[in-house]
Order: sequence, then structure tokens, then C-alpha cells
Amino acid sequence: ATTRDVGLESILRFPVGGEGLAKNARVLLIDERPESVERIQRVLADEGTVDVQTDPQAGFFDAIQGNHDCLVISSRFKDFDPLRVCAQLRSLDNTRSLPIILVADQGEEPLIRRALELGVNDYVVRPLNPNELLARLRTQLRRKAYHDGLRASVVKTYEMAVTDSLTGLHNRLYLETHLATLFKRAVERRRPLSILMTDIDRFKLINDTHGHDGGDEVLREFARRLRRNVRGSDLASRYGGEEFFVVMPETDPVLAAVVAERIRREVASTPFIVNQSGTSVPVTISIGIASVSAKGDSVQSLLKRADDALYGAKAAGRNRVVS
Ligand code: GH3
Ligand code: MG
Ligand code: MG
Ligand code: MG
Repeated sequence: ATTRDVGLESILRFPVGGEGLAKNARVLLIDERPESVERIQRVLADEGTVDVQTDPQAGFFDAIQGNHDCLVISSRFKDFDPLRVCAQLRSLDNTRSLPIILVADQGEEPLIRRALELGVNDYVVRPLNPNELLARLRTQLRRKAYHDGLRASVVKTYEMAVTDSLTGLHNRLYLETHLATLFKRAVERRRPLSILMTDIDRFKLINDTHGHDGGDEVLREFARRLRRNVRGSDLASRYGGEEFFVVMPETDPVLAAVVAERIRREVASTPFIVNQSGTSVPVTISIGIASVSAKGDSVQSLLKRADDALYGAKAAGRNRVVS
């Protein structure tokens, strides 16, 4: 292999800052002069896929799809201002961090300076030096791979922080953050909102009988049944050990009772299967419902009412819904 091969190949195969990024670079070239297109294309061809657009408007729409690793754009078009495009790309989510390399002509220093101020990452000046263009491209691709890896790991860390690892439902942290928002919105818009506080009955006994792993299987299966019975706009979460919580926007007390009763029945009517042995475990749950009331309500008060209702369901013999 030549040094050149080792350069970009190793960067793309082992990108800095994260796995899952190994791929061939996909470069978008926007340039309307045929000889120039041909030259640049030849230089970039070995490094990955080059998509060429000789119509700058079409090139812009191509770019905003967000599928490219780098944009190489000419500084000069007949009826088109490439700097305006670059500025626009910087303001769109899909292309905010898209590396842009400007191919300028000699004597265009003022234009180059403006381009850099607008967020263009790098430039080359004609006549093209192939090695220089490649080196600048590689630097941008490496930067992009690092940036993408960093962002992916931030997203992953966030998701882990707000997800319950046993059931895959949202956790208490997520619930508390979003309940406050949903509550505020409901009160301001005078829209109904209900919450269900759900607790598995005699769960300690299930653990004692079927072991902690059996108990975990019951929790996972319950989460599945819960998820099946709420809408996408509802927020289902594991609040603590065997306590689950559903926030239901646009849901009045009557509808909330219907949903709660459906979940209760779905649990009580079909025993859970645990352990590889296939042991059948009858499970019941108790549910307390509370709904946002017109005046002077607070999240704390709403939670307290749901908790009291749940306590009432337990006291009344379990396996029931109380509003
Ligand atoms: P009640 O009907 O009054 O709710 O009785 P209960 O036994 O369900 O209530 P209690 O709160 O006394 O017991 C809850 C049990 O849940 C105790 C705890 O060991 C168990 N638990 C908490 N988290 C987990 C978990 O992640 N996995 C398992 N297997 N058990 C858990
Ligand atoms: Mg308890
Ligand atoms: Mg319980
Ligand atoms: Mg409990």
C-alpha cells in the first residue's frame, strides 16, 4: 500500500472517537464547470463516493438531505452565490456540522475570508494541488467522524440515564422531568390529564416463591403488557421496584378509568410465565388514578391523590382500580 492508501483508509476504518462509523466517505461536489468537475472528481475518486451536482440549486437540496461526509464547492457560478448556500447550510440541523471545503480561484482572498467567517471549514486555491486537496479533505473527514462519534455517545449516555435497564421503560428521572412539563401544558391549555400509579400486588411473595430472577421476569412481562395498553403519547415508566406510572395527556377521569381497568384485566386474566421451566404465576395489580383538576392544582398534589387512591385500592383488597 502507498502512504496515501494507509492515510485515509485507516482513518475511515478506525475513526477517532467511536465505533460504528467505519465506511467510505461520501463527498458531494458542487461545481458547474465541466473541466473543473472532472479534475476534482479524479482527485477524490479513490477516497470514497463522489456525488456531483453541476446545478447548484439541486446541489443545495442534495446537501440538506444530510447524507454526505463533506461538501466540496466551487467559489464561482454564473447565477448563484455559493457563500449564501454555505451560510444556509450552517443554519440547518442536518448540515450544521457538514464539513465544507471551498475551491477558490487565485485573487479571491476577500471571498475566501468571507467564506471562512460564514463557517466554511477550509479552502484550496486553483490550480489544484491534488495532494493538498486530499490532505484537507482527510482532516475534515477525521473531524466529522470524531464529532459524529462524540454526538452518538452523548445521545447514548442520555438514553441510558433516562431508561430503566430491566424493562426498557422510561425511568423515574425521565418521568419527573416530563410530568412537570405535561402538567403545566395541561393546566395552561385547560386540557385534561390523568396519571395512573400502578403497583404489583404481593410482589414480595412472588419473589419469595419464584426467586428474584422470577420476579424480574414478572416485571419485564408486566412492562410489555403495560406498553401494549397505552398510547404512544402516554408516558409509561417504572417509578421504583414494582411501581409503575403512566402519564396520559388529553385523558379525562372517565377514560383513565377505562384504560386502567383494561390494564388490570390484561394482567389478572392471563398468568405470567416465568423461569425456563415455564412456571405459571398469577399476578394482580392495584391502580390509583388522579386527574388534573381545574384550580390550584400542583404536581405534588396530583401525585399525592394518585398515591392515596392506590393505597385505597390496596386497603380494599387489591386487584382493583380506585379513582
Ligand atoms: P403490596 O401488595 O402491598 O404492594 O405488597 P408487595 O409485596 O408488592 O409490596 P412491598 O413494597 O412490601 O414489596 C415490594 C418488593 O419488591 C420488595 C422488593 O424486594 C421487591 N423488588 C423491588 N425491586 C425489585 C426488582 O428490581 N426485582 C425484583 N425481583 N424485586 C424487586
Ligand atoms: Mg409497597
Ligand atoms: Mg406491591
Ligand atoms: Mg410497592
